[in-house]
Amino acid sequence: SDALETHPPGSVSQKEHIVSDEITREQLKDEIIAALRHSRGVSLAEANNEDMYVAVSTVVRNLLADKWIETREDTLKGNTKAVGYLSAEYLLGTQLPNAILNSGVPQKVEAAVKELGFDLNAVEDVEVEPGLGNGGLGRLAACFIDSLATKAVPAIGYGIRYTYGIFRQEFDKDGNQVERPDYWLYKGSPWEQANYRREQRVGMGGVVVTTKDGKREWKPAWQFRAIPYDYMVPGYESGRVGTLRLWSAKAVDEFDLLTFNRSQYEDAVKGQTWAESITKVLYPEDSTYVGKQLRLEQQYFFSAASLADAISLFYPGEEHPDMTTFPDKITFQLNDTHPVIAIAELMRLLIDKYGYDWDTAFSITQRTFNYTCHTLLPEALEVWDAKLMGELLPRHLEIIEQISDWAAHDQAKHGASPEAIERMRIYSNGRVRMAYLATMAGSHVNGVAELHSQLLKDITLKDFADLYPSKFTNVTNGVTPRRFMRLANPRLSELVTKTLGSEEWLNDLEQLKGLEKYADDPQFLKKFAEVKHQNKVDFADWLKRTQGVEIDPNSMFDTMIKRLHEYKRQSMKLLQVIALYNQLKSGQRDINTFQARTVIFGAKAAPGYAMAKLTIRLINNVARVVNNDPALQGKLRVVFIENYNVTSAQRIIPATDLDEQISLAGKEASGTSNMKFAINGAVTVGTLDGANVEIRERVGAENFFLFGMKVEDVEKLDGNYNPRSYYESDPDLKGAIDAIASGMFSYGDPNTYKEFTENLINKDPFMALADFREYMDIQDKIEAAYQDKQAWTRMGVLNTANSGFFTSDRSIQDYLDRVWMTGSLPQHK
Ligand code: T68
Repeated sequence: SDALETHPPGSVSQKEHIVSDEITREQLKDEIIAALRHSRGVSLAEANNEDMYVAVSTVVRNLLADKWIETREDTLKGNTKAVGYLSAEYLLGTQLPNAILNSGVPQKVEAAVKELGFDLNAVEDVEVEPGLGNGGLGRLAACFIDSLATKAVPAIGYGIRYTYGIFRQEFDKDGNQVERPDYWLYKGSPWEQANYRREQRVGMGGVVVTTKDGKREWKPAWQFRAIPYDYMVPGYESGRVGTLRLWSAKAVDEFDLLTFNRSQYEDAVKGQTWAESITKVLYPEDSTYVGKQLRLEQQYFFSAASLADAISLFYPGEEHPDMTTFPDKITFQLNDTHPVIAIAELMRLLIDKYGYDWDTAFSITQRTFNYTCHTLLPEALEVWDAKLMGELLPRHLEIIEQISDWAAHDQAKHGASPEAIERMRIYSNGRVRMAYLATMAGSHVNGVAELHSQLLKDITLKDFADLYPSKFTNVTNGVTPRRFMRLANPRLSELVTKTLGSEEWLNDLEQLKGLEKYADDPQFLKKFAEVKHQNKVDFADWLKRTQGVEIDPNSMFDTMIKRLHEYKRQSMKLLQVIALYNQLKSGQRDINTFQARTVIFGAKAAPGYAMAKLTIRLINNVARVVNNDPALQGKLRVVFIENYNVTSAQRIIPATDLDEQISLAGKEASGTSNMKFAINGAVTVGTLDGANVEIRERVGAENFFLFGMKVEDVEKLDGNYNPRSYYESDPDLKGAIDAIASGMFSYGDPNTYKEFTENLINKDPFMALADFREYMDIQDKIEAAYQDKQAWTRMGVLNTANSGFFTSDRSIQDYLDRVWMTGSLPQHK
C-alpha cells in the first residue's frame, strides 16, 4: 500500500521481477547495458567508469527490490515487534560492494562487469562514501543496521540526510588540517530514493495555549516538510532487505505561495533556504557538546518525523489509534542522547493529540524507548539550555518539566535522599539533562563495553543505578564482518573459508574459533603471513597512488586510526616516535638492528578543537623531518593518511601488524576499530580501557601487549598529578618534548608548538606522561617479538580465531535478548 513502488532513479526493467537467484550472467549483462542506455544515455562503447558505476548500482538495486518490498510488508504485518533505531549519524561507507555481496549473485555480477570490459574495482572506486557521521558512534549504527538485516530482524533505521557530511580533510603546506565541504551528493546517489508519499510535517517555535476543554495545545510558529530518503539495507544471506530512512528538510510550499508576490519573492526564497538549512550539515564535533540551536532543531526534526512515520506505518489511516499497543509494535533504541527529545514528542502526541492521561502516556513512553550511552566524558553529555528549548519547543519543555517532577517523586518513593534527588534532577537551574531524561523515561540504559557499563553504574549514572539497578545493562559493541572482513580483506576471507570448509563463519563469526587448531601449523602460518604481506603491498601501492608517499611493505605497519582527541593520546604515540628518532640519531639505538617501522596515523579533528589541530600539524611535521632524514635509511617512516574515512579504513586495517589502542583508562567507552583489527589478525598494543579489556580476555593475554595505568591507578593519581615530574625524570620523554620545543619540527621556530608542549608539561589532562615509560618499554617488547615472524603470525592467527564475539550480529542478539525482547522474521532465502 505504501511507498517505494516507484522505480529507482534510472530503473530500466519493465519486467515484473528480476529474480536474483535465477538471473544468468548474460541477462545481467543485458540489464547493465540497458541501464547504461536508459539511465545514462550512453552505449556500452561510450561508457566510462562513472556510467558503469551507476548502471551496475541500478541493476543490483533492482535485484534486491522484491526482497525489500517483501521485508517491509512482513515488518508491517506486526507479528514480530519491530526495532526503530534512532541515530543522528550513520557512517555507511560505500554501498556498491556491499550490495553486490548481498545480492545473492556476487560472482555473476563480477563476471558480467568483467565481460563487458570493465574492471569492477575501478568501477567501485568511483563511489563517494556518504560521510553522515563523525566516528565510532555513526559507524556502529551502520554496522547495526547491517546486522539487523542479516538477522532478519524487522527494523527501520531512522536518521538525517545531511547535504554535507563530515568535512573532507586536506593538509596545507604547513601540515595544518583544512576542512573542505563534503558535498557528497554532487553527482547524485543511485542508492537513495526520495519517498514523497511518506513525507511528514514538523513544527517548531510558537506558543502553547489552553483550549476550551482545558487541554494544552502547541501552536508552532512555523513548519517544515520532512522528506524521507530511503536506502536499502541488504542482509547477508538472509533474503531480507531492511530500510534506512533519512530525513531531509524542505520548506512548506503554501507559505511560499502566500508570500509570492513581487515584493516578497526574495523573502519566500530565503524561507526556503532557511528551512533546508536544518539538514544542511553534520556537526563535526564528536566528543564535546555544542549547545547550538540548529543542532536541537536537527534532533527534534528527525525524531518527530520518525515517530510520526512509525505511527502512520503501524496504524495506517487511523485517526484514533490504540496507542497502548504501540510498544508491542515497535521499540525505539536511542543512539546516545541525540534523539532523546523523541521522548517528549511521544508524550506530546499521546496526551495532546490522542487524548491519553499522563500516567497512561508515560507508561507507553517508558515501554517504547531504550537508551545507549557512548561516553564517559562529562563534556560530551548533552545539557540543553531551557530557554533555548522553550523557545523552540515550548510544549516539550513543559512536558519535560512534568517528567522531571514525576522522576523526583518516583526517586523519593524508591528511597532516594533529597541530595540524591537534587543531583538527579532532569530539569533544574535552567538546564535540561538529556541523559537523565533518557534514563528515567525509558526501560533500559546500556553502556557499550563491560568496563564502560560498569563505570556508568559506578560514576556517571551512579545515583540512578543505585535506585533502579535492573534498568542497567551492558551490550558490548560489535562490527560487521561482511564489510570489515569479507569486503576489506578478501584474501584472508578466502583463506578462512578454505580452512574452515565453508563460508558460514560470515554470519556465525564464532566459527573463527576453528582456526585455533592451525595456530601451530607452519603451512597455515605461512599462508596467513603471505596474506598479510600481500595486503601490505596493496596498501603501499594505494598510498603511492593516492598520496604519493612511498613505504616499505617489509617494515612493521604500526597504525593509529581514530578521531583526534587528547584522551585517545595520539600525542603519546608521537612522543614515542620522536624518542625513537632521537635514540636512532644519537646512536643510543643501533640503526642496523632496528626493526623498520611505518607509523600510520589517520584522524580528523573537530574544526574548533585547537589542541587536536595543533597535534595534526605536529604529526605532519614530524613525518616531514623523520621521512627526509637520510641518517635513518628509510627505516622509520611516519605517514598521515589524509581524509581518513570508512573507505580508507577498509584498506588500512587488513594491512596492519600492530594496532594502537592507547587511550587513558576509563575514557574510551568501547572502541570498535580495536575489534576490526583483531578480526583481521593484527596484534593490539593497548591499555585496559573500553572493549580492549574483553578483546584481551578472549584472544589471550599472551597475544595482546598490555601497558599503562588501570582505572583505579588513574583515580588515585587524579588530583595530585604532576606531569612535570615525569618530564624531568625521564630522559627519553624530556628529549622528545624538548625536541618539539626546540623547533626541530617547525623550521627552528620554538613557538609553533609551545601550547602543545606546555600543555603536556603543566596539565596533561589525559596523563600521557604518566604512561609514557611503560609505553616505551612495551614497544621494545613488541619490536623483539616481531623479530620472530612465525611467533608474531601465530599471535595474529589467535587474534582472528578468538574475535568471533565481536561481530555486530552478537551485539544485536544481545539487544534482542536483554533490551528489545523481540526476534526475527522468518528468513527468506
Ligand atoms: C564513540 N563515540 C566512543 N561519539 O567514543 C567509542 N559524540 O568509544 C565507542 O566505541 C563508539 O562511540 C561506539 O559506541 C562517538 O563516536 C560521537 O561521534 C559523537 C558525535 C556527536 C556528539 C557526541
